[in-house]
Amino acid sequence: MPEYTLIYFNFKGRAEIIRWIFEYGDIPYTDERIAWEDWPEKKKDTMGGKLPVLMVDDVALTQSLAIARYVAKQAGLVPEDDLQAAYCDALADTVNDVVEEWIKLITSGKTEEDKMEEFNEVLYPKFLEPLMTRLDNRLQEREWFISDKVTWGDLLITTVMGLVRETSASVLDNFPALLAHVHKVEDLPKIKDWIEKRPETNF
Ligand SMILES: N[C@@H](CCC(=O)N[C@@H](CS)C(=O)NCC(=O)O)C(=O)O
Repeated sequence: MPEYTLIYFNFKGRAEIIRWIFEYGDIPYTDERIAWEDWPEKKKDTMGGKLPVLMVDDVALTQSLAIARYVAKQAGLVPEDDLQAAYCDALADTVNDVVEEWIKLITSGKTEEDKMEEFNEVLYPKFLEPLMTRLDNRLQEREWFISDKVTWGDLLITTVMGLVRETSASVLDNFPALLAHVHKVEDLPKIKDWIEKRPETNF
């Protein structure tokens, strides 16, 4: 097995899904967290100048979703059926569209109060609520989101909903099937262990 080093900042952000996949698959990896103040220097030597980067031995792989998909294959979390695997990719891109909007808001430099107002008035009604409604509707009829067993799509939904819960604790209560799904994934033994032992970070 190659030696894996996942390089990111000390927050969940775009790397948490990759960490969950490594943990779920019990795949050894180094979780390297760069301090924000060290980043300008490290950025110069980082392929593409952005994180996360996954070092696979001495090969650098960029783009969080490509990395997640690659590790998910090693962890047995990509459906064998090609159409289901594509459905998983489509879910990831759909969720990512919303995450992009969210990151724009988080890094906007606005005050916490203005960010919360924009979350409630724009991000939630325009982007999150439609997504959460779609997820909730589908999960009312299914045990797992894509196939008849857990996939990286289920883990991704749960990591993003964890961020929703941290931003606005009660929002998920409006989507009971989605909330139950989040609890089910968080209770998977390897995921539960990781949530207990991971570093405390804000987002
Ligand atoms: N599409 C890329 C986006 C990567 C990205 O924007 N990373 C941010 C952190 S979430 C970053 O490296 N910011 C620091 C910088 O741009 O200098 C991915 O999904 O990996």
